[in-house]
Amino acid sequence: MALDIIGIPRSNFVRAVCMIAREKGVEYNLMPAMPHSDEVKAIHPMGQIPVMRHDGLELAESQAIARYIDDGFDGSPMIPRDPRAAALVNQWVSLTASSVDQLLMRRYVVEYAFHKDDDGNVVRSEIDKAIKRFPRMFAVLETAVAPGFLGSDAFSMADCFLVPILAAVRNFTEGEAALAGSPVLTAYFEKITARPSFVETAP
Ligand SMILES: N[C@@H](CCC(=O)N[C@@H](CS)C(=O)NCC(=O)O)C(=O)O
Repeated sequence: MALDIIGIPRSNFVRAVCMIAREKGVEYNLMPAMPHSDEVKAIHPMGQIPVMRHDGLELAESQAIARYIDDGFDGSPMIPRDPRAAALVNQWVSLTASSVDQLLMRRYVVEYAFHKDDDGNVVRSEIDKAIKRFPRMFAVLETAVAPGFLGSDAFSMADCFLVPILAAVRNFTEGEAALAGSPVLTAYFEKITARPSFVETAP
């Protein structure tokens, strides 16, 4: 039975779950749909993407979808079996999908890409507010990837949530500079973005 992932490929959360499916070797159909479209609202109460359909199951929320794909199919586990290692990966999935996403995607990338003033210009004051918080955020990430992967010495679900965010941030000047100024994070980014699961999910 086909697994449908519904949402647009440039969404960091959609890309995260697509990467996880590819890492597991799970075939899926990516069905393009915007947030708040009828198809999405039928599954997600707030109209957010991604949503998923598989064998009669309709599911919202990227972390729930990611864990369903991880637990429900063969392939390498995306969360370590050891409970302590798993706890740290879960911690970083949660932090990435909340605090990291909020600052780097919602307050920065989305602000640049979608929020314009009445004259069609970006709202510089909002971008500047976000940038002020970059040094602390990038310092946290620089330390978090020091074991080789995000909060771990092995590739995991947490990396699939983080790297699409870094890739989007790097498209804008201050984000590119912040990443370039973080050597450990840059090396990590280059390593993960070379994986087929990242390359093949390019928007
Ligand atoms: N908690 C949700 C967040 C997903 C999310 O923020 N998706 C964005 C696109 S990347 C969206 O649908 N934005 C529209 C909105 O929040 O109204 C999840 O993890 O799936």
